[in-house]
Amino acid sequence: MRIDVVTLFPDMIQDGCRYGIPRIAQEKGLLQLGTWNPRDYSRNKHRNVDDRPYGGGPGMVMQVQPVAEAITAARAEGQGPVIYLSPQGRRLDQTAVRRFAELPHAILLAGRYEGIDERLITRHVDEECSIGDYVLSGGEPAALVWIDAVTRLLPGALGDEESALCDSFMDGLLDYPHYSRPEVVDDLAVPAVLTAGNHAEIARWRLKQSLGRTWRRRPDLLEQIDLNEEQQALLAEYIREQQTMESDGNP
Ligand code: 4HQ
Repeated sequence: MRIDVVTLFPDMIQDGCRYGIPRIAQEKGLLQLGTWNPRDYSRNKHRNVDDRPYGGGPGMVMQVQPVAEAITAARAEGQGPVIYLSPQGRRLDQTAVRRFAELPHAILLAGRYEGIDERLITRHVDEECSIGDYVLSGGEPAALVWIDAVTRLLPGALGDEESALCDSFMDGLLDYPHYSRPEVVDDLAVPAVLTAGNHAEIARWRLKQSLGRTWRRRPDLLEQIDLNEEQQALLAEYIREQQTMESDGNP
């Protein structure tokens, strides 16, 4: 996959992709990363790329011409959609991440200031994408989130140690609890089922924990999936056990 990012801070993108999976994916040739700085396309002697908003108000707006020319330059690198990172976009979730990971090319547009001139969106943007309902000071951290989530799904990017098949969200559920050595920390022991070596029981326990945690913490996620018979039974078991613990006065 090739990803081109239009940004006033190309080093933020390049540096952010020098770690973890995005780095490995680049080293393996699975990810090609390019950056395009609208400032390089400014025709102003001060290399300005922003101007005051029509109608007044605080802050500045990124101008059409330098951003449009940076996008045009990036377009020559592939056939992918132009995706503007903004809180007005459709929320990025794992379903969208899987869809993006199938693209051979994407152009990410990271805005600064109050954002970009709306006519850039009308004429040059194919899709708006939000990483969550909060306000960043620029689109670059959002672009890094997008790149990280998408890159780790590229075939061959993850070792089998960190396989995407076992992910939280793989089946729309939250992750189960993880433990490593030592077996006891202060007064906290690893759940016995994990040290007993019965792999069917371990899989059953983990699925039950995933279901239970999703039910407790993110009931909205449970509404989006259809539980099979086994999953329904495990969740019922979790809920029953937890009610027992409540009446015991245990946490
Ligand atoms: N911004 N998800 C404002 C975001 C954001 C988000 C990016 C701040 C665009 C102009 N981007 N700039 N949330 O908060 O993607």
